[in-house]
Amino acid sequence: MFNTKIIINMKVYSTKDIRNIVLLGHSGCGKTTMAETMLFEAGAISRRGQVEEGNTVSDHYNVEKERGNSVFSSLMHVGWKDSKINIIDTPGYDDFVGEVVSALKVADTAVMILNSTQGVEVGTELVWEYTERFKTPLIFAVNQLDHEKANFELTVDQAKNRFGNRVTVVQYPFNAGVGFNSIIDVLKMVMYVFPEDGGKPEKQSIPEGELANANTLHEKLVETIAEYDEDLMEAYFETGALTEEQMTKGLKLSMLNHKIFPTFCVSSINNMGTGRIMGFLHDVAPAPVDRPYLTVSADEIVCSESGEQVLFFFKTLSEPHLGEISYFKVVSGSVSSGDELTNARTNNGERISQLYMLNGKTRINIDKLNAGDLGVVVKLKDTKTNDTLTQKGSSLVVEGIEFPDARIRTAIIPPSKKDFEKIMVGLNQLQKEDPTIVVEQSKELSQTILHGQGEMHLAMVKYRLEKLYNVELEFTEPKIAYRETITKRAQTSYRHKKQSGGSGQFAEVHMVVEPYFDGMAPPNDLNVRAEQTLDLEWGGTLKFLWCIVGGSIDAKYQNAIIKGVMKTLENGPMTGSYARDIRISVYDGKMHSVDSNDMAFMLAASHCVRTAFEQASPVILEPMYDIEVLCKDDVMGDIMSDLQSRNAMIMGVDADGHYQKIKARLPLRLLYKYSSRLRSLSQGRAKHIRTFAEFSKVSREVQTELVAAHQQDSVEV
Ligand SMILES: Nc1nc2c(ncn2[C@@H]2O[C@H](COP(=O)(O)OP(=O)(O)OP(=O)(O)O)[C@@H](O)[C@H]2O)c(=O)[nH]1
Ligand SMILES: [Mg+2]
Repeated sequence: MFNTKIIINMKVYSTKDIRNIVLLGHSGCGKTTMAETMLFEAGAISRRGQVEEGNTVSDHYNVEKERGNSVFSSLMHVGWKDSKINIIDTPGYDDFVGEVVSALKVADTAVMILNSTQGVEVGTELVWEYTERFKTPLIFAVNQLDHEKANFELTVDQAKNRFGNRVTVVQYPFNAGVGFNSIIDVLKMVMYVFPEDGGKPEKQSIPEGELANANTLHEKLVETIAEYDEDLMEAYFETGALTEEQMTKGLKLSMLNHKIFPTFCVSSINNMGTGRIMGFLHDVAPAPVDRPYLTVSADEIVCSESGEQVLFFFKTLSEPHLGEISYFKVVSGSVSSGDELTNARTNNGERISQLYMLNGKTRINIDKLNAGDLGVVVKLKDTKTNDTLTQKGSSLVVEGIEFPDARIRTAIIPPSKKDFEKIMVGLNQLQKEDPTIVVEQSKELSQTILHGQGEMHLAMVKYRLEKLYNVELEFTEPKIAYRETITKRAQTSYRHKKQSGGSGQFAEVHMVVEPYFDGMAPPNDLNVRAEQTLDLEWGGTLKFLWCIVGGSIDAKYQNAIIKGVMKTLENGPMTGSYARDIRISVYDGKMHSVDSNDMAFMLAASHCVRTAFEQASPVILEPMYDIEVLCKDDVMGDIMSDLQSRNAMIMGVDADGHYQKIKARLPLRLLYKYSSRLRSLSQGRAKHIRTFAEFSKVSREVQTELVAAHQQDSVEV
């Protein structure tokens, strides 16, 4: 049995020697493989595992081993020279983007891996947007250069096209493709030649034939570095060059401002190139001290060991037999086992029992962690993602992570009452661990709706619930929140009369119903005495006009009549959906001095609207969504025809870098499982986002089907 030997390093590092990096990139670009190689290269493991074999340090959960890709972000660390590099490997599928966003909160540099056989991929773009938003210093690592289809130039061209000239070549491969073993470094002006099984390269002079090219790239690099700093620019003009120290300073500064994305070469699988990246992270890349945190009141917390004790929690995860593991960054000060801290959200005390560093699933006891470092603690009482722990009385609260809104939804098939309770307990816990999950009890749809980032994300919720809480969860298509309205004017009356024993009930109401729109003129055949505009909770308007002449209905019944109208609007006559955008003018009626009361008028009004509604050419409205599909050229045709087969209205197709962006509008009804459909149509090379656009009339046929389905449901109930 293969066993990855973790070599334990329990050294406590000072803030200045800590680097935190996050590995980012499209699924399959090689993040987990690179993490493994970094661990091996730095001597943190004695053998390298492989993703396919399910024995990497990072992909240690069964679900990851089964699937062959990362699902959770994974925290690891290595000692490199005199520094400690904390490495967070993230999943590339955007279903798990929550893991990326939380990792970005604590990383000081992002390493964006590009697959040199694929170039810039959809997943690259999506996570790059986050680094741009958070201004996370970024380096590119062009990976898989050993592959026969590796194309470094095209990959860099695509990156420049998409991310601008900030993409700055520091290295290029001498012999990409099968047999790849040499990298030319235009910062150090040297060629690294690797032994067959990778590892430490031999430094050689740049071959004659490459010198001109290497010199041009070196010049370009130096110029770019000098460009962002006046002192450096001056030095560059004076001497025509920069010292190594000046280059380091300039690179760091421009990385911090997101002005330069230094670009490196790697073959992770062959263990070539990661050592140089770690060297760069050690020598040049921004450190925790360079990236102060903001508090909720916009004050800066500078990362310093001598500062106030501040721990920020960026992730929690439950593990069977272990309980909840809470991941934190020491934002300032330091933390030791046994410290008593206070949770700023609850104001309750939390004791840090035992501190750990992680290498995947291996926990390493450590007594103390200094500002800038990442660690975990188990069995906290009530501390969750985005919480700050400080010393009692401190007012520092770190600004939380803003997680992306949910993108897709599914309904849960109601289980037995006992299981439902178990499911809710489980979902609550999972939601606490993964804030990109949203659970909604929809009164309107009478369904429990689970919102998430993608179908894979929801499938993972199901998997975890079954494994951790031993409860089955079945999904079904969520109902659609239809709306009903009318399209023409109708005039009706209704008499409610009941004689039961002593006192009876009597009310008669006459009304005109019309489709309502903003700026509608008052009716010219009626005398409006009073009016009320109600913004309906479910969207749209009810305009109510009181046009009674000659006191046929007393004004005191006005509210009861509105209530009756609302009752019908809450339960539309065709499908039981909410009705909207209706103007109702009550212009006549009758009352009885003894038998009339609020209840009678409510019932009369409710029936009256229902009858009028049916005569006013009612229609069903459905939610329409605007979607934006980002895809590569070669899959656009299939995606377009699929959209057309769904009757989508194509609103435009624009080239976006080397991608196509298709904009279309279509009913939510036809979007169920669309992200899976898109994944299979494009082999994972397309993504979509959706936003609610408007309510729009359904076709006659759909309306007939929906009404029939509702009648069927009502009979079954
Ligand atoms: N030829 C070659 N294959 C590589 C290299 N790096 C990774 N791979 C392969 O690419 C596949 C995906 O690698 P992973 O490391 O799992 O990719 P990842 O980025 O972690 O993927 P996700 O976890 O899904 O985001 C695996 O089959 C690796 O063996 C490389 O440098 N060269
Ligand atoms: Mg991975």
